[in-house]
Amino acid sequence: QPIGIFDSGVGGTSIWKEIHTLLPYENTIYLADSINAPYGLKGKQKIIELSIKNTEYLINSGCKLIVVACNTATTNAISVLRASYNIPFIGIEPAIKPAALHTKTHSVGILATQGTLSSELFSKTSGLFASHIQVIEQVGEGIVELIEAGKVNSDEMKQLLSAYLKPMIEAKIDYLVLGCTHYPYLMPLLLELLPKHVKIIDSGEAVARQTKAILEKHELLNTQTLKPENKFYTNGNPEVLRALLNNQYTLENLKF
Ligand code: DGN
Repeated sequence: QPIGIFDSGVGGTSIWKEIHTLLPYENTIYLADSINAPYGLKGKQKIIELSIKNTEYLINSGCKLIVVACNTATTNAISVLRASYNIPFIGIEPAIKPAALHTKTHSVGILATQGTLSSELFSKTSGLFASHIQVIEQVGEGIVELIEAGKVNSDEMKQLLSAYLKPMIEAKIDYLVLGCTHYPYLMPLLLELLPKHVKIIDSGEAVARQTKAILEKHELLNTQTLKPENKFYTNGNPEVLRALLNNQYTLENLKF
């Protein structure tokens, strides 16, 4: 039985890579709901509806566990999914906590979508630290769209990012939290634009570890598949997905 993973587009492949590295024997199915990207601008109800659609596709494909590889869908829809289906769900949230615990400048930046930053779950987490550190929030408007258009390392992206990072650099952040699964693909540009001492964190590895722990707990861990199958489905432009996977995997273009 495969692990199902979905995102509002191609960004969740950054999470898939962490899962595949930690759990190489697992079969996986990845759904890129690119047609509906970005979820970040949609209302809560719509995000729940789309998350249900993706979940049902994955459950009907036999998945034993679902990773919601999207901060926006996690923060808005995971409690509904958990209440509605009888399999484990792993979500992803911005890693504010480790940044808040380790910052020396007491100033932390977070880049995420509008949908994540305005969610109740996020304001609860960041509220826990608001009294002793400064959290500079920035909506990454346009970033997901550029990545979905295959323009991850473009001049346009560089300009957008330098505008978004400027207030954070001025506020002397020493941690930048990436709160969207598309953003790990920005790493080369971020390293170029940020002062050297700023540490960049995302939640990919933590999600992979959590996936492993939950599979173990439910005795669902696959320890020896001779030839694990990794399937990728997109309802958008397959070339963009292919490029992010370094042309190493086969993928299918289909409606779901
Ligand atoms: N990868 C999604 C996330 O982590 O929030 C992108 C959200 C979106 O659709 N903008």
